[in-house]
Amino acid sequence: LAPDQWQSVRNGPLYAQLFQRLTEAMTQGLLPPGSTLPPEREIAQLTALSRVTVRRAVQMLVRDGLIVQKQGAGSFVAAAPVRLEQSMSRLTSFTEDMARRGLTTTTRWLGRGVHDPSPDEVIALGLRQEDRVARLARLRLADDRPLAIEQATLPLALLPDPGQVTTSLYAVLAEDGHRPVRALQKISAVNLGAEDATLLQVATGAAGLRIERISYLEDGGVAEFTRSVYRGDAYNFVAELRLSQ
Ligand code: 16G
Repeated sequence: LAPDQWQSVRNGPLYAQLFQRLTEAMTQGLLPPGSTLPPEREIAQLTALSRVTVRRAVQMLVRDGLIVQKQGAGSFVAAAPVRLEQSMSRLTSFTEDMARRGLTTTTRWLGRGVHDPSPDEVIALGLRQEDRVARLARLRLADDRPLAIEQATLPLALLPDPGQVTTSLYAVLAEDGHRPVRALQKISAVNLGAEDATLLQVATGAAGLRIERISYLEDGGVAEFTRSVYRGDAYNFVAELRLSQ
């Protein structure tokens, strides 16, 4: 915990930096699930920070369920939250996936509006340069646990009023007879930058999964181009494989 070993956290208030450093220690296995968190006074000595600062950082860990405090016994690193098993062979929406597990989806809007498409959106959606697009950027949470940051782009013809989407994009598309029926999805590994890590409540540099989905309508037209970053510690993606004949 010595300050000279704080590689990735140099910005923001000291308690937030300590919070990040402690979550990092957990993801790096320095503080494994079930282990005891050193007492506040010890952390204060190790880090040369005040007790008040240490207490605030510990309170943030408790709030996020990363630390469990037991009366008289101290503070413990919580067991790692269970990973969600996510099928790679069914075309479902985030809201449907969570409802199936009995979890409630909430959304923190990061942006929602009509824009000129970027060159990669023009290509992915097969647009003409003069076409406009609807863009939805959201932090997606299940039972208040942040799981993914998603930016969906759709041809404006499919979603003329992006403000219509309050919870589920696919539900709005289905109402208008535009439910996607097929999709191509690409997954790659990333280390989360500071901004994404903060939204997903993990340490900067933690593992994430970048997922790109292009989904198609029954008539073959493109429905959406969505770029997402998922928490790397929250998912197992599962696909059924068959021997090809
Ligand atoms: C999933 C899709 C995303 C789609 C969203 C719709 C992945 C990687 N992404 O999160 O492309 O836009 O569902 O969810 O699976 P909604 O209907 O709950 O808004």
